[in-house]
Amino acid sequence: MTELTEPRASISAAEFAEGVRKRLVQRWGVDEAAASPVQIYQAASQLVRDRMAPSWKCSNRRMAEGTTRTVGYLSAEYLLGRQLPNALLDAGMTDQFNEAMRELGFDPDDVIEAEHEPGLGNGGLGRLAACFMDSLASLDLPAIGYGIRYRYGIFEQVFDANGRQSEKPDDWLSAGDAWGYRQTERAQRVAFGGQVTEQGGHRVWHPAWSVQAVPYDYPIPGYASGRINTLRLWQSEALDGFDLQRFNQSDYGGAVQAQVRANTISAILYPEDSNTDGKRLRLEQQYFFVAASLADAIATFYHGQAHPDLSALPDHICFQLNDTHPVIGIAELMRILLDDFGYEWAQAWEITQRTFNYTCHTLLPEALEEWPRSLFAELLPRHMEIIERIDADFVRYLRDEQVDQERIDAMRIITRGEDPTIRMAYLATVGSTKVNGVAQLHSRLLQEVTLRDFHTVYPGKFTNVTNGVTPRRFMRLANPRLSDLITEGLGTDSWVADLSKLSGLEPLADDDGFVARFMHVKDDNKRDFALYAQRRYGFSPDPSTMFDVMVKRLHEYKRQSLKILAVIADYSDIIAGGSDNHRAQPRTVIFGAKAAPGYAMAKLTIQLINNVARVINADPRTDGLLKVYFPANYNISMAEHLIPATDLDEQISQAGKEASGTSNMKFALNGALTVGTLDGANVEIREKVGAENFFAFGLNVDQVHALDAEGYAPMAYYDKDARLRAAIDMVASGAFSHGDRDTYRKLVQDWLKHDQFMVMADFGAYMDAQRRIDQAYRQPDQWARKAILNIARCGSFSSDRAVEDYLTRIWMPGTRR
Ligand code: OAK
Repeated sequence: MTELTEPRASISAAEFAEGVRKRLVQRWGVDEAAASPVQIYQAASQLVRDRMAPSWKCSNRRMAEGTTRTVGYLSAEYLLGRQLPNALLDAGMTDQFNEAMRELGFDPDDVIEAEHEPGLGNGGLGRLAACFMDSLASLDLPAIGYGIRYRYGIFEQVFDANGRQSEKPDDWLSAGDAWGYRQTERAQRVAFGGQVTEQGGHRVWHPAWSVQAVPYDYPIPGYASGRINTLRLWQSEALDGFDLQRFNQSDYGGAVQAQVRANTISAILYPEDSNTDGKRLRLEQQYFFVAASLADAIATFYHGQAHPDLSALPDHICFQLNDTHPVIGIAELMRILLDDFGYEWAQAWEITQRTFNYTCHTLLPEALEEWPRSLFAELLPRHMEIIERIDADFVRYLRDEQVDQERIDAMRIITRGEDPTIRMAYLATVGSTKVNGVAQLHSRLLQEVTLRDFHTVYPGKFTNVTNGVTPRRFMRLANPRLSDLITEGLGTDSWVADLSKLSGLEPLADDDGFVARFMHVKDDNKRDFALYAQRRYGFSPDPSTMFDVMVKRLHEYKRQSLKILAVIADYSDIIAGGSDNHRAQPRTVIFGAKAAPGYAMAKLTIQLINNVARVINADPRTDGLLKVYFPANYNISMAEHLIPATDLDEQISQAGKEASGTSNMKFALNGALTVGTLDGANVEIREKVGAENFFAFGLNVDQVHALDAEGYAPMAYYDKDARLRAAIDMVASGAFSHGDRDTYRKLVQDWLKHDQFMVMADFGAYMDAQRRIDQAYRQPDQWARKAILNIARCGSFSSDRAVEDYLTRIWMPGTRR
């Protein structure tokens, strides 16, 4: 289908098919007639992986031996998405693959879809890590990603008959791992617990138990760069897996006890998004992967050296801390330098600070991780001592700087009082060279609010790097039609590696032929999505309606409830037979969202959305006007189908709560218009695309603060606004709960009495924005023109640009590429 050129690969389709046949026989003893799509997928992946191997080896060697500082990305999450299509694109083998599959009697799409996407992340932070890995390799930068090879990734979401979410384990490895290479010889021992004693003037840690961290290496190919970086994910295993003695005494459980305990550490991704929870296991996970990664990095750059000069460590590698999950690395590097290599405190601290940088991804106070001191001391007693010393030194420094006592107490890494905690964001800030937020507004709020005192003390430490997304996966792969059109318009496909080139499309927004072709692309994508939705989920959205989409984690601050209340208000208007303008503009509203399993309010919102969809879709009065769908288990693969088909993207968080957002970038780059608050990166997107090409609404950050200060009373909005009253009354009346008035009582009470994220206050402005949107959509060529301008002006939201910013502002300041 695609006409785009790819980097040349010296393999023909016939050779590709032959390679697959060979692997089918070798691995399973089957030919293509007997093979399943999963086996074909496995064999094709193995072939692609094998062909990458020489370049991979070469990139690894260049990383270990080169003079360029390597980036060590430390992240508890990588939300990778399917690997095969991306690897084919980067290796220039897509066409050969497609032809080979047909020759073998398979639909290429079926083979691609046979891959169970590795969902080793919750949401934005994990997907950003995956985009950055792609960009680092594509920009030919030496980098290694470190994380955890969770046995079970982000849960599979299912809805029951009442529309409630339940969770099933994500058994992503059940059919085998086509991409990970087990590297037993690089395994590391990771220790926990025990005591610390004084021996000859040294502190000596005697851990109580240890596990083995075994790495699995995943190739991260660059687009057209020839570089293949490594994502090294650690799996936790017992050192002595099986206790034969206990087994022989018929203690079968006891025989595998150590194995079970060790395996638990990497068993499951915590399904928490922007939230902390104080699970001991989570702390074990964090220390597990960070300790293994630091030891691995030292082994890589000081291979076999008895007396390595670790003062040069930060010249070899700098670690980027992806939020607070890996921040224990600061204490671990100190421990290594002090205890394992005998460095003095001052020098160890200097090396450590130069080695780490910290990215904060939140503004929610509850998302700033804190560990109870008691738990921490029990699990990592030596690290506790080290953090105490860091804290004490920091307090001394603040005193020297004449900071007053109240402020010092507010800034301490370890809180005072009865149940002291360790504030990981503070440790990260003190122990890093640079601290960055992920959008301009977010970085400003970090400096002015969340980490204000730290910014006062260390103004030079803080910087911003606005997020970005990879154009390879989210444009070139997800949207081949649009990609072809862009390439045609620009006369080159070089935009895939340099997204700033999209600005060349700007004049084409006034070219009627190009605009018409763009509209065709969008229509075709909508039709494709309708077919996909029919096949996958059993619903069939009408492509002649506006596709109005809200996909993201379910969280109160993101305000899915604002969207669903607006939908209900429209529904109420339709059934009242109102002649409101919007009735002329048919819409299909599509939600996608997972709620953290323990987050009751989020789960109730999911139930409400599902039941609103049930009622509306069954009501013939809405035919041709309004339909609502909520396909379960939103993930990267669904995003790749849905985003290219979207007309309107909903980014409606309360201003000052969404750190950046990255789906907003993906939608704009795929020619959707945004309805959004002035929050996160929305602000920058609007600035770039122009206010006339973005539907902004609602309170800004200052207005939110002012309203808070004057005393927010949500009920007043209910009293004033008939549309809002109609919607809330409908929910309260049991219209979406088979007449039961109790089902959503908690939600209704919250809206009217509490409403932490000011849904009520923004409702009126949001409804008005939606009516402006209806008006605009009624002029399809004008709408398309705006969409083209969104694409043309959003080139800077490439993760390539973000990585370049990290390079010049954080990893290699002072250098220009
Ligand atoms: C997850 C756990 C703890 C703290 C933050 C997160 C997280 O996913 N944050 C999200 O990061 C994205 C990438 O920077 C941002 O685009 C989102 O706004 C932010 O919520």
